[in-house]
Amino acid sequence: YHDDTCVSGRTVIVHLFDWKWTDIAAECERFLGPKGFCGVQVSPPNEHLVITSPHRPWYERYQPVSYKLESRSGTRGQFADMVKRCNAAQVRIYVDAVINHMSASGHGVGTGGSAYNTMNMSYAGVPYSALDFNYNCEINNYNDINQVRNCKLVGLQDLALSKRYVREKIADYLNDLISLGVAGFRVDACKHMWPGDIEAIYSLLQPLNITWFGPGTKPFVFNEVIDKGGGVISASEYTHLGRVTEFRFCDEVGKAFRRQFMLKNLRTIGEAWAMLPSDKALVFVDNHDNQRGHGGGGSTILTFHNPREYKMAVAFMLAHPYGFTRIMSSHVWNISHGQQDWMGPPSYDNDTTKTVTLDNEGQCLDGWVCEHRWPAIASMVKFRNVADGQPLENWFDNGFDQIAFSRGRNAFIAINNEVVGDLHRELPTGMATGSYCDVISGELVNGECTGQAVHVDQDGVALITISSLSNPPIPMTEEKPKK
Ligand code: LAG
Ligand code: CA
Repeated sequence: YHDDTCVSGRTVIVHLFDWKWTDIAAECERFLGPKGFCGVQVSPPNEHLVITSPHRPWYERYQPVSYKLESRSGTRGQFADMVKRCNAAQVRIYVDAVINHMSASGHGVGTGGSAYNTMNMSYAGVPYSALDFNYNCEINNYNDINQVRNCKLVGLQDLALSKRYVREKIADYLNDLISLGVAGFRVDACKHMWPGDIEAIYSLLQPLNITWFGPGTKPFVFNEVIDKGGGVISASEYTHLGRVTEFRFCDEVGKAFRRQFMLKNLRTIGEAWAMLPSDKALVFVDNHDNQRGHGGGGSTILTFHNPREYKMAVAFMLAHPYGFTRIMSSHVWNISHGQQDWMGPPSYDNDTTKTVTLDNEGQCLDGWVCEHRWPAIASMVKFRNVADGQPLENWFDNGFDQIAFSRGRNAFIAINNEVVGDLHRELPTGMATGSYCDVISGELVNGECTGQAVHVDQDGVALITISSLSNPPIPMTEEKPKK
C-alpha cells in the first residue's frame, strides 16, 4: 500500500474538497493532467446524512448511511465517468474512505434514498444492524486506547470491525471503487480503528483495475492518524498499512512561516524532528479539518486566509524532499460570521453544490478558493516532479528568514520571509550554465520568460533578488533552459 500508483513522473495530490464529480472530471482534463498532478483526493463518495441544523454543513459527509455511491458530489454514474476521464488524463483518483463509523443522530433517508435509524443502529442500504456495532460508549478519555478504538467518536455509531461481516461489507465497498478504477484511499479516523482490523480489511482488497494499472497493483493508501507526539496511540503503529498523515509537519511549517522560529531551521525538517520516515509520511500544510480548527487544528496552521505566508509554506513543502505531498483546495467561509466551523460548499438555492467557474486568468470564482490554481502553487507541482529523487543541496540561509536550496542539478528555490530585508545575493544554484525562467512570476512561452529570468554563470552561481515586499514572494528556477 506504499507505492503511490501515480503515472510515472507525477508526485503531488490535490484534495478537491467537496467538488462535484463532473467538475473534477473537467479539472483533470483542462488543468491537472496538463500541469503534471498525480491525482485528486475526493470527498467521501458514499451515501451520507443530510443535516439541516446547521444548514448542510460540510461534515455531513463524515456520517455514512450506506456505501451506495450517491452523495452531495454526484451520482454513481458521474463518479464512474470522472474516474475514467481522470485516468485518461493521467490523473488518479484517491477516495476518502469513512469506515470507522456510521451516523451520529437522526433517522430517515440518506442522500441515496436508503433508510436509516441511528438510535437503532439500522442502516438498510448496507445492511447493518445493532449486531454490527461496538458497545454504546462515548470516547471521553483519549488516554484509554480501548475507548478511543471501541467507543463512539463525537457520537458516531462505531462499527465492530472485528466482525467478519462488517469487514466484508467495507471491503465490498472499497472493491467496488477499485473496480471503477480508483487508485487508492485516504482512510479516515485510523486512530479509532485497531491496526489489526484495518489490516484484515485491506487483505480482502482486489488489485487495481487492469485497464489502467499493471496486474497485481495494490491501492496506494494513506492512513489518517492525528499524532503530534505524547499520545497513547502513535502514527508508527500504522506505517505497515501504507503512508500515514504527519500532522507535526503542519504545525512546524505553520510556525516557521508565521515567524515563530527562523526559517533557517527548516532545512532538516522530517525524521530529525521525530517525524515519520520520509517514505512513510503524507505531508500537507493544512487539510479540510485543521484549516477550520477541527481535527488537529490550532492557531499555528496556515491557510489561504494568509495567502503570502501560505504560498511560501506550500512552495517550501513542494521543494523539500520530505514525504509525499498533498495540496489543499478549499471553499471559503466567512470567519467573521462564525461560519468557519461548519459552512458547506458553495451552493445554489436548491442546496445543490455550485459548479466551479473560472475567471479569464484561470482563477476560481463563486466561493471556490482553488489554491491549487494559484500560479505560485501550480508551478511548484512541476518543480517537485523534476526534483523527484534528487538530494537537497546548495543550502543557503542568512542566519534568519532567507533560505535557498537546490534539488541536485534539476531545480533551485529561494525564499525570503524577512519582514524587512531584501534578498539580493549571488548564490550557488547547482544548475547548469544558462538562462532560466522563474516559474512563480511567469513561465516559458515561445522561448521567453513571461516573468523574471535568472542567469546561471559557468560556476553555477546566479544573482537572486527577492524583495521582502514582493507578493508572490518566491522567485525560483527550474530545469527549463530559456535558450
Ligand atoms: C475525521 N478524521 O479522522 C475527519 O477528517 C473529520 O472531518 C471527521 O469529523 C471525523 N474524523 C469523523 O469522520 C467531522 C467534523 C466533526 C463532525 C463529524 C461528523 O470534524 O465536527 O461532528 O465530521 O459529521 C459533528 C459535530 C459534532 C457532533 C457530531 C455528531 O461537529 O459536534 O457531535 O457531528 O452529531
Ligand atoms: Ca472505532
